[in-house]
Amino acid sequence: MKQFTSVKDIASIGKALDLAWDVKINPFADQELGKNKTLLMIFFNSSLRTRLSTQKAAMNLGMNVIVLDVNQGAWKLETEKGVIMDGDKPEHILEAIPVMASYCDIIGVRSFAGLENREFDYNEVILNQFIQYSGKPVFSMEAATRHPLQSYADLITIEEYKRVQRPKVLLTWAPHPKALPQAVPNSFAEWMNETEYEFVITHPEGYELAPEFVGKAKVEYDIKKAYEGAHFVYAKNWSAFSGDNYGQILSKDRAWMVDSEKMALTDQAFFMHCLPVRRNMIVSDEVIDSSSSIVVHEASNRVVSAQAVIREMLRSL
Ligand code: AN0
Ligand code: CP
Repeated sequence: MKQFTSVKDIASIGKALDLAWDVKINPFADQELGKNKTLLMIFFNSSLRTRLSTQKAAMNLGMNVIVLDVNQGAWKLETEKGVIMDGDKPEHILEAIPVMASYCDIIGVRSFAGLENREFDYNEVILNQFIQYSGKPVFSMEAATRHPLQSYADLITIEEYKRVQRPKVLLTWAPHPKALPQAVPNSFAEWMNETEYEFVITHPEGYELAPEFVGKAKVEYDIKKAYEGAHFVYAKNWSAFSGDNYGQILSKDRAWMVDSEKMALTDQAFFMHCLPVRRNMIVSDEVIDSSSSIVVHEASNRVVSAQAVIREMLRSL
């Protein structure tokens, strides 16, 4: 595997799950595979889970790991091409990428959407520059439009907890005080659409995701109908995608928060969220503290998804 930026980089959902179960059964089977190989993780944005789980995955594979927080201690990087660099950014990403690549074998990149220029974000300009100029396998640790390691871990979690062959999975928008990217819901939708699950998305009017990500999902505006009979409730906030509203907050309506009343409409659904989550904005204390919440197990599966991906990359070096 030379790159991992979306579900399309894995042959099939069946293959993804086989790789994951393999890692779960014996996490230390491939210690020799990563010996004397270096993973470089580059963060343009904050992280708790991705940082730790990806490092743990690499360590399980016997690798060395270097972490760079671009905004803390490194030179500020210019990412636009053709600009006169007379501002506050002393280094261009066009030099920085090959230099960083010369110190490692595999690169992970976290670079969120700026939410100002939809074209720049949806063309994945920064991630694609890493792919184009590093000459190394590159994987996304959440880029502008997708968070595939998260969605992969979500899939593993659903497979572990599902009580019926074809569960109803609901992705619901929930309120948040700050504008957030669409990467997590886009990516979750993209992965769910590759499965046989019944997949439903609900959100207030105006929060429609890009059609390429919605795919064959049912978009249900009636929140009660959306929750009815669900086996998994996956909550996430995102900002508007469409037109002039790109990156804007259109609603902070707390009626969309996941609470016990809504969960009572489901078929004893499990509650999921990628974390970090704002309690009593996205989800009530009661729901996240209940036995139906599987958010911590979901986060623990981030090691598994990262390890499955990095292992495939090591095999292709
Ligand atoms: C980020 C987001 O919504 O994309 C990261 C989630 C994994 N969340 C926040 O910035 C709160
Ligand atoms: N879910 C997730 O990616 O968390 P972090 O932003 O803490 O890495």
